[in-house]
Amino acid sequence: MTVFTSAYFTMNEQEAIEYAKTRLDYFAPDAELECKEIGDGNLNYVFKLTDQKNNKSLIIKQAGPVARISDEFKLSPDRNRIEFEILELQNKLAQGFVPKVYNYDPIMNCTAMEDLSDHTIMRTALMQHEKFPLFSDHITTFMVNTLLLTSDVVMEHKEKKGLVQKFTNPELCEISEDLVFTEPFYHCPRNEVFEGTREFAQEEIWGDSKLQLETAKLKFEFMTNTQSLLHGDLHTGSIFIKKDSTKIIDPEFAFYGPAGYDVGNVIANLIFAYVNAKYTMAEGEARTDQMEYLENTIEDIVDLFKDKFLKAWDEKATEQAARYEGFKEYYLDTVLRDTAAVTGLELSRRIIGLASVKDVTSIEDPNSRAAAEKICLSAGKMFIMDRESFKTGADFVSALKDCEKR
Ligand code: SR1
Ligand code: MG
Repeated sequence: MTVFTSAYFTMNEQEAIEYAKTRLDYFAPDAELECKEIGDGNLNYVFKLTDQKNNKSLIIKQAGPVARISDEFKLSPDRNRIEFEILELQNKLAQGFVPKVYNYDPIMNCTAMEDLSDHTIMRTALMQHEKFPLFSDHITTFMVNTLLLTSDVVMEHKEKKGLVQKFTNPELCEISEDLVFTEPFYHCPRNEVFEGTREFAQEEIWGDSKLQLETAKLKFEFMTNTQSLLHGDLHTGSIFIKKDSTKIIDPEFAFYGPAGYDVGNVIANLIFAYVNAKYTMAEGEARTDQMEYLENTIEDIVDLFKDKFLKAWDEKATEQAARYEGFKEYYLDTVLRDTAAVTGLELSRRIIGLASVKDVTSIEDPNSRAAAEKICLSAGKMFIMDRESFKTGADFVSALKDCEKR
C-alpha cells in the first residue's frame, strides 16, 4: 500500500485511488472507486475518480515536475497552489463560474475538485459545431468580476499588492513570455509551422520589423503592468460548457497582468472556431448559421464586457481618482486596446508557435488549412498593429471579415 507522507511523486491511477481513500474525506467508507487519467492539456495529470455504488465522483489534478507537452519545460509544481488559491478566490468573485475546490495538498501538489463531466470542453463542442447562446453573458460576467474587482480601481491598494505577491507566477509567466510574445515573431527553432503556411510566416511575420517592434512593446507591458488578477490562459480548452452553464477551469497561469489578456484570448479562440466551421463544414445553411453565431458571440462579448465593466465601475470603484470625469472611459479604452493586441498575439502564436489548437490542425485538406491559417495570421497582425482602433464588437468582427476577403 502506498503511503502519502512527506515525499512527492507523480501518481498513477491506482495510487490516485489510494490517495482518495486515505487522504480525502470525500468518498464513503464503502466506496467502490474506479479511476481514469483524463488529462489532455499540456501540463498536468487529471484523475477522474468514480464511486458507482454511491454515485459520486471527484477530480484530482496533480502538477508534475515537467510539462506533458515537452520535458524541456521544467516547472515548479507550486503552480498547483496558485490554481487552488485562485479557484477559491474566483469562487467568491464569480460564484458559479468555476469548479468547487475541496482540498489542496502541498506535498503531493494536487487539488481535489468538483467533477464537471456533465459539461464538455468548449473547444471540442465548438468543433462539433454546437452553439451556446448564454456564453457571452456568462464569460463577460466572469471576466468583469475577476478582472475589475481585483484591480486598484476597486481594491484597497495594499491588499491588492498582497495579491500581486501571492500570485507571482514566474515560471508559467515565462512560458507565456516565450511562447506568446517572443518565439512566434522570429524564426525560432522551437516554432512548428505548417508547410503550406511557412512562406507566409517568413515574409509577413518574421520579415516584418515593425510588427516585431510592436510585439516587444506588448511583451514589456505584459511583464510590468500589474493591472488585474488574470486567469492567464483563457482559451476554449480552459472552459467547460453546457447549454445553461459555463465553468472556467485551469487557472494555473494566473498572475497580475493587463486585463485585456484574458478578453483577447477568448476572442482569438472564437476566431479559431470560426475558421474551423468555415473550412470543415459543407457550404450551406448550417455553416452560415455557425459562422454567424460565432461572429455575433465575438461582437456580444466585446460589447457586453464594456457595458458590464462601466456598470461595475460605477457600483464598485473605491479609488477617488477613478471618479474623475473621463477616467473610466480612458481606462476601458486601454483594456480594449490590449484585448485587440492579445487577440492578435494568440492568433499568431497558435499558428506559428509550439502550442497549436485542434480547431486548425484538424482541418484535413492542406489547402483549406493553409487558407485558415492565413486568415488567422493576417487578422492577428491587424489586431496587433491597429490595436488602438478597436472600440466595439463590430470593429473586431469587421477586421476578421476584411482578412477573409484578402
Ligand atoms: C508548455 S505549455 C504550452 C501552452 O499550454 C498552455 O495551455 C498554455 O496555453 C501554454 O502556452
Ligand atoms: Mg491549461
